Amino acid sequence: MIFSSSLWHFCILSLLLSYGVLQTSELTSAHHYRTGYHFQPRRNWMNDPNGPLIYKGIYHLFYQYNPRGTGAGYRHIVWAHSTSTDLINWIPHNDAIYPSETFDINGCWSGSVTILPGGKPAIFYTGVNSQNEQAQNLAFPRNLSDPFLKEWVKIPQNPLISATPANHINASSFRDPSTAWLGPDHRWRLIVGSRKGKTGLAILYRSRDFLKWTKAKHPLHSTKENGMWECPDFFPVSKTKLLGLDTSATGPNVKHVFKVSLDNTKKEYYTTGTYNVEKDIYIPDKGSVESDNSGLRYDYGKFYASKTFFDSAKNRRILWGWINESSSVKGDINKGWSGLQAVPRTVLLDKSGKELVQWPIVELEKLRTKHVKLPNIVLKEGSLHRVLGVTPAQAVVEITFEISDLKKAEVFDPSWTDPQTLCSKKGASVKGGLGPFGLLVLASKGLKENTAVFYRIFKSQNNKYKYVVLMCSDQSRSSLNQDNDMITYGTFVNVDPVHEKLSLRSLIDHSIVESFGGLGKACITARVYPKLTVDGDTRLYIFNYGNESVEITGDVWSMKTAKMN
Ligand code: DQQ
Repeated sequence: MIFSSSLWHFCILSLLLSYGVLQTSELTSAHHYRTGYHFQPRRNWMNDPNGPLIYKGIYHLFYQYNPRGTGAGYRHIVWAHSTSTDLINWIPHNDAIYPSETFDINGCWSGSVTILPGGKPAIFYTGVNSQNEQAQNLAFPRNLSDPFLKEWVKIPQNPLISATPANHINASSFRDPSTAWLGPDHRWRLIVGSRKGKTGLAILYRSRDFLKWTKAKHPLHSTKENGMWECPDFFPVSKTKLLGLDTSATGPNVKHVFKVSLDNTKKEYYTTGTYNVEKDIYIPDKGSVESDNSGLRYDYGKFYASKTFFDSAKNRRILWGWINESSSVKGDINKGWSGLQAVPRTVLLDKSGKELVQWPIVELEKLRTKHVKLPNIVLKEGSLHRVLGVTPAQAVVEITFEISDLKKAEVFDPSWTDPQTLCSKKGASVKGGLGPFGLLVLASKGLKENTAVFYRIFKSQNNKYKYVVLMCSDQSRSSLNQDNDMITYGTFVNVDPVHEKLSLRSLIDHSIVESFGGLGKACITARVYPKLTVDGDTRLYIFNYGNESVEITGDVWSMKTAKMN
């Protein structure tokens, strides 16, 4: 299969070259965009992370994969499979679940793993049948003594959970079963994403034996007006400890998080709230909503179809998320691949209890190599400081910014409710009071191309002691190739610049910039494809284009290349 797929890629490229659609220089650049430490298969299309788990000390990641090419190809999609001992270096295995039966012949779509008592893993996934109806199916490992769980057997009772006219579910909007959790009544529960008209639904099912599932009268949660809910994820977080919890955990020190991926906008939202175990419903906290501008997102850039799992070896909850390309279809064919996974992130409840904090898993530090300590310097207005001594195209930057005098902050206009629009209006080149200050990454000599990740601080109109912190990722100058989507992203960050330094951690990896602001309260991931740095001359700068000086401290590391599939 590997041979035929490489051969196919080679033939397509030769054709495109011979017709002049592609230049040889574009082939070089294709290689240039390949990442060094982000999860990706060797070739072709990848989308959602599926069923992450740990079994006998081995981490598993399944993912939606099109074995036939760089486009989505949902009719052929399989669960590809890789394993790792550290979540950073991965080895590939044969596809775990692929279309083979009447109930999944048109695609094996997303789903989750549940670890049953005794440790047996179970995959629940969506199968699409020849009528394009979606239903939920179950598979178990063939050999539980194999820590790599290489073979999976679909049970003969499939499909286990179907949409029928009697249960009023639309079979074309019924997918992505969650990890199941066990209630105090010893019954299993799981949710399936769906919609009724424009109302997004997390339909709840219960089972005593994991085989016979009954639909509950009420969904676990639903919201009007935001359409089809894909990949719902529901999990507990600790209010008191910096640890993750098993999916079935409940109790007085536990809150719940509900995440949904909105098919209409391809944005994800999460809410924090309470799981009422008796009534079997989830009630989001007041003000916690799944909607634009006031809703919380794991990531305000590219990040979709995410899924968490409980890592029982290290008592932590880990988040995986799919990062789509921003390149054109031609660009993807040229690269021979499309789609990445974000670096796995540890997820915890923030001490406010109102939002989550995310941080790249600690294992990423194993890849750190050359280290540069940033000098403790004051960046005067208009300054640009080049960081030397690391490999800027494959690096991690951790930096803090301190402003001792906040007087020059511009007044925040209350009509600026959309941070993304504000970041586009006030891009990195627009001079301000406090900020923009931050990083220029994947920059070319002369800065014709660069991606700017930065902060601005505003003061509130009515309360001169209150500040608004804006974090932006400005891709408008990221590439001279105008075929790419170069939209700017932004979010407000819940930090108080009077009492806290502003932190920024950016993972830079050839064509991805994954940035964590406010110690993980806000993340923005961008995909960029600079053209001018193909010769290897990529640069990294720290800048301050605001009117006030900013003091910086920090560290930068070159990153080794992970063993990737
Ligand atoms: N991707 C899968 C679906 C899911 C969508 C198909 C989300 O199961 O709803 O590849 O990206």
